Amino acid sequence: MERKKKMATIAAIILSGLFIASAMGIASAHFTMIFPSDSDATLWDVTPEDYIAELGETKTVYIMWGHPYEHISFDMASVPEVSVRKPDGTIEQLTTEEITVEGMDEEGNPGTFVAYKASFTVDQRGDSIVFVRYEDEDQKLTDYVKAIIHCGEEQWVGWDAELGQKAEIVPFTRPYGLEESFVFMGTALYDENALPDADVEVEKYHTLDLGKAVVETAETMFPYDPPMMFTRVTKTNAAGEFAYTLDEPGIWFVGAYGPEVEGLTQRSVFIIPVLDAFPPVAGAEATAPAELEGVETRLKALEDKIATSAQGVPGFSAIAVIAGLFIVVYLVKRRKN
Ligand SMILES: [Cu+2]
Repeated sequence: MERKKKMATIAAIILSGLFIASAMGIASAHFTMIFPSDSDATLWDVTPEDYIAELGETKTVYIMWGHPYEHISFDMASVPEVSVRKPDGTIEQLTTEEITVEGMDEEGNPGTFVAYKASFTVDQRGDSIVFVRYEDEDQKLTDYVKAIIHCGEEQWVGWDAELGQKAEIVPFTRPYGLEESFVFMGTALYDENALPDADVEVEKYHTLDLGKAVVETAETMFPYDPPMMFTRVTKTNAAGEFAYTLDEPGIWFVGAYGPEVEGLTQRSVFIIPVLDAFPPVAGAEATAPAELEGVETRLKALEDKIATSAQGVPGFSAIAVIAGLFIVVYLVKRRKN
């Protein structure tokens, strides 16, 4: 009896421990985020258009640390180095300013977090590459991040430049003018050489409300492993190349994990703004009927498919006949009884 009680207590402790672990363990990957914005107030409402600039415009970029998918923030533990490569190849180191941003912590509580911002003038048409180096002892990571600020009609110059970062992603796919469901391809480099067989994590940013909702849905639908839906994983091939389909509009983070140096994993990150499908469906009101129409068409196609496959499978009618015979035999037997 005494022993049973003891076992029950141990089981209760283990169970509560598991419960706490699962409540706190819902976590995806940390990313260094580069969000261009007009003001602190609008910085979380970042859209693909924020990565577009007009000539002469002053762009302010916010450098933040957190889980973009769940909209979870962490303090930045060190000062990030922020630079910009202009379309003509000149590199300018930017002055960073420490700020605090409103956000949500790991436990879901609102709070303020240490972040940084930096500004530069877009004085050339073409693509300016904002690049950041950030070290986080806690997460044992050094991030080398790139985001493109594009300026000017058909001035598609600079987006594929190799900067010579310690860890770097060089894109094959021009990282603007992309729509949802486009494939992003690139090469992951380390020390300017191909990084083979490396994990590449892919994650989309959500605003606070959307993040909460989508996390809740994932926890309900995939209770055995919700983060498998937050952080998608692919790998680089022998030449350091990788590809991934960015299936939703929004801001995407792609990070390739390189080797560890003095206890810190060297990771390259590329940020990709993805637009809504183009051309758009005519008017928001048209969305629902159009979607329904789509479902109807798919249903019809499915029905047709089932009908043809039923005819196409030679054994199918035989099985139907046998099943029918069984039912007849069953009914006859039942009647006899
Ligand atoms: Cu994380």
